[in-house]
Amino acid sequence: MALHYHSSPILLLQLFFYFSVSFAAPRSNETAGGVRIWPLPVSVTHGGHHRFYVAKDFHLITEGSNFSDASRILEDGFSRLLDLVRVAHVVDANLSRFASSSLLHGIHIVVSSPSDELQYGVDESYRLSVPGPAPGKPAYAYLKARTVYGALHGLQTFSQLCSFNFESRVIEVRMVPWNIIDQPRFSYRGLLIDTSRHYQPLPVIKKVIDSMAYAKLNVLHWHIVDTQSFPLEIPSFPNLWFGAYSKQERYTIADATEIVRYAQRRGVSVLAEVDVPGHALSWGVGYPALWPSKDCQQPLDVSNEFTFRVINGILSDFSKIFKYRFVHLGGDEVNTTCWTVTPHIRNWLRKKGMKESDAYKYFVLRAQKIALSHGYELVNWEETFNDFGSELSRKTVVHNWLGTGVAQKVVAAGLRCIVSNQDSWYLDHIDTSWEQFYTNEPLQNIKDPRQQKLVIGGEVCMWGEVVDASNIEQTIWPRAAAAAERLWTPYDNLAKDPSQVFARLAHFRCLLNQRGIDAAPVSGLGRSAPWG
Ligand code: CP6
Repeated sequence: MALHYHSSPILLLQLFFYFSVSFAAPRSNETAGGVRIWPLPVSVTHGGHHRFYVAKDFHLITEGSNFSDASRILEDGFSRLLDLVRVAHVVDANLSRFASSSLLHGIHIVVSSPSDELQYGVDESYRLSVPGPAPGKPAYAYLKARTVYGALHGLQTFSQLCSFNFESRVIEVRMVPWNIIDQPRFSYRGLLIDTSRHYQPLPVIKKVIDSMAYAKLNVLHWHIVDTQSFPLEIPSFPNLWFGAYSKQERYTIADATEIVRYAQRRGVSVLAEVDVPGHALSWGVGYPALWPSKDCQQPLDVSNEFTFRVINGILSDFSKIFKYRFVHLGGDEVNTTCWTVTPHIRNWLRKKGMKESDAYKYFVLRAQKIALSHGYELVNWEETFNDFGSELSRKTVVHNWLGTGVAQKVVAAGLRCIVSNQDSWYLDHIDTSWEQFYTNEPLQNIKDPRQQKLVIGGEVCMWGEVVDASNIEQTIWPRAAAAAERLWTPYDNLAKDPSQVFARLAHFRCLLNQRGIDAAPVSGLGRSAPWG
């Protein structure tokens, strides 16, 4: 019976116990039903033929928790769980025809940490069990977590254990008892959205956050501004959002605050980015002094003190909204031609005795110091490491994108790394298959455990040139889910051959569709029926 992914003495005991009390079912495999949880937990055991029906008054118990839930984050998470499990069909059965002992009456959640602070490295572990049938006392699922964020992951997993039974017309949990032990492999599991190339309305961003939570992704990397537009309000420099596409296509400070709040309540942190000095042309619409000249408009003018006052203003305003430990300072794809052809900058370079490459380094390091002064640790795109890695602040996380093998060099230099190699994890590359997303291994060729720890995770990137509100969901999903499992599930539990997880991924994708997320088919080839 029990599907067993991970060996520990406790689990072996549990395994023994279940063999002794329930039917022996054939060992489940991925294609024949069985465990259909995405992403796969650290360890899962389950029973054979016993099932529970989800009671009409299925309710939440939090007795024994140190967590007071003053902000109702857990209660709201539970109420979303009910919406999710009831979303697919009309539940019309009269449950009174079932014995009370066949009903699952609720879920008992025990959270030991009183804090609801969401921060990098927060404990996301949980244990979830659904008991076997025990006549005489009402059955409850049991979910135990250190933090409310672990509990939210446990609720997501529980939602995937529930399914609609077409005979009895109720929601059921099959194959009880369940025992699940789970925690993420990496602390940073990101998705980039880009609101500069296309404006994304607030409800679209919220739906992206909802869908991230379904796949246990936990960082929304918000590439807010770039060359094409500057949609965010910055109180310190109120002309900056003159660079928006239109007056309607903007975010107020209240909007940004709402996005952070909405994400936090779903266990998702927001990593805000200002990509300097290269991807910042739109800043000059409101403040033309930021351009080298009217006809050579980027990178930002490195010779002008005003440039750094603006960056300081932006990061000062950010620090009131974006409470994640890190801010992303970009630093990629800097073409310094405008600095060398613009007379006042050329003179400034000569006076300082700098080459263009020195000025690029000067700019990035000065932006880092400003961010550090506002209490942030830093993320920069990998060119900064490739060009002057040894001079970056030790509080830098290097964000890989150009190719594989970079993480290896970054961690060998003792810096932290986020993996987003464009050949595997760029969602805007619509030709990259879900199998390529699945098989991209962040720790490839990194053997030293201390160096492995420096890879804090990975991120899939949904650059905005090719997506707006009309197609962002189906471009993100289902491929982002393939990466989400790579980032969540222990290496040894991952399928070496992605074809083994096809059916389970296809099931997760259908679940996204049922929940109103426009995930595309897992492959473009259509489905083969089981009898075909
Ligand atoms: N915008 C910014 C982009 C990209 C990067 N930075 C990008 C580059 C190449 C590809 C896709 C996206 N659009 N600011 C690189 C990190 Cl193929």
